[in-house]
Amino acid sequence: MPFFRRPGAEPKPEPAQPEPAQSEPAPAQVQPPVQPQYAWGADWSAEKADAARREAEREQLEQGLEKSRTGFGARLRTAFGRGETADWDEIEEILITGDVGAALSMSIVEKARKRRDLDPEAAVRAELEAIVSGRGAGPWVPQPAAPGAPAILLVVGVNGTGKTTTIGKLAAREKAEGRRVILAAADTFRAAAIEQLRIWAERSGTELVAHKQDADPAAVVYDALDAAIARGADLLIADTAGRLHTKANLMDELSKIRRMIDKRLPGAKVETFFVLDATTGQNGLAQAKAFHAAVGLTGVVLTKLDSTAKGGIVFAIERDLGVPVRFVGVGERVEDLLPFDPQAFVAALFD
Ligand SMILES: Nc1nc2c(ncn2[C@@H]2O[C@H](COP(=O)(O)OP(=O)(O)O)[C@@H](O)[C@H]2O)c(=O)[nH]1
Ligand SMILES: [Mg+2]
Repeated sequence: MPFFRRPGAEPKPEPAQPEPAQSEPAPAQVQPPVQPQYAWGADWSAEKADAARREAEREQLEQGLEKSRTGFGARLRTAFGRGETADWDEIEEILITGDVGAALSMSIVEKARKRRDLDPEAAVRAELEAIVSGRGAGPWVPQPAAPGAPAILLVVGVNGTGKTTTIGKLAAREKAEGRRVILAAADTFRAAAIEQLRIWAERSGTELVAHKQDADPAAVVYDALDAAIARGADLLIADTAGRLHTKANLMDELSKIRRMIDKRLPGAKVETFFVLDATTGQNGLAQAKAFHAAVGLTGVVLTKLDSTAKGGIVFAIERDLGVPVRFVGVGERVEDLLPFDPQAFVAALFD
């Protein structure tokens, strides 16, 4: 197991068996039973494992958000730290600069300054938290698209935003959770895109279904779904092209993939994640809206948070797009994909 191992995937150690009654006294040099070793020590418990993982992910998120923490977050903290009364115009300006969006920033400030129960900083923080935690969802878990079928996830978005990389990271994560994952190379627009996914499949130890360049992407997904059903896979993730000759072509193709899935698996519940490059900010959000209108999105993966100080885009996505952020990308390594945890995110910005 190379890069990381999720505690949930670990076989639980057998409960200690009572020693059989010994008639002879045990020899003095008996070796203690070999205990599996984990990062958090041999003292295994699910709660400890979970806490250790959350702590590691919290640290990773803080590191990944370093630019936003020292930019957007630090500016807010400084503005609040200056005295009894907040300069609300400045707060609003900082929120807008952090890519929260003009209308949303204004409404956050308006609500926060009316609150009598909290000081200004806590009031803004509470408003931001409310935006991202309203949906009350826990971490994303792939659900079968139909009874007995794998979960199906289409990954869509503009070229270069990090779709293929995100799929590689997610495949590794789900594999480590103990799921059988199949990848479909349905970005057939460039041969290099298929090769890139092949490398990620090898790296993550997952299976790949690919056709040649320029093949029909819907046919690739159809074959991959066939394979996934035949092999009893838990999750099928399809990479898609981010660029075709026209935007209409692109949306048509995504719709065609959806129709093909429905043909193979009538009534299938398909997840569609939009990969949004955080460095493109409000522009990326506009692209997400176009995709949402055309194909219907069920989640957003916000990539390259490590490369921008404008982490405030998260709040704009949840509010303006109304689609939950499911994962955040904080680097190019396989372990640099974290489940989006609203409270942890706000805390990483402020604390
Ligand atoms: N810094 C950083 N780079 C990323 C992240 N996700 C993807 N990338 C990089 O973005 C570039 C484009 O990624 P790719 O997956 O090929 O994008 P695609 O065209 O949407 O499939 C690559 O150089 C990736 O390594 C991230 O979370 N952080
Ligand atoms: Mg790609």
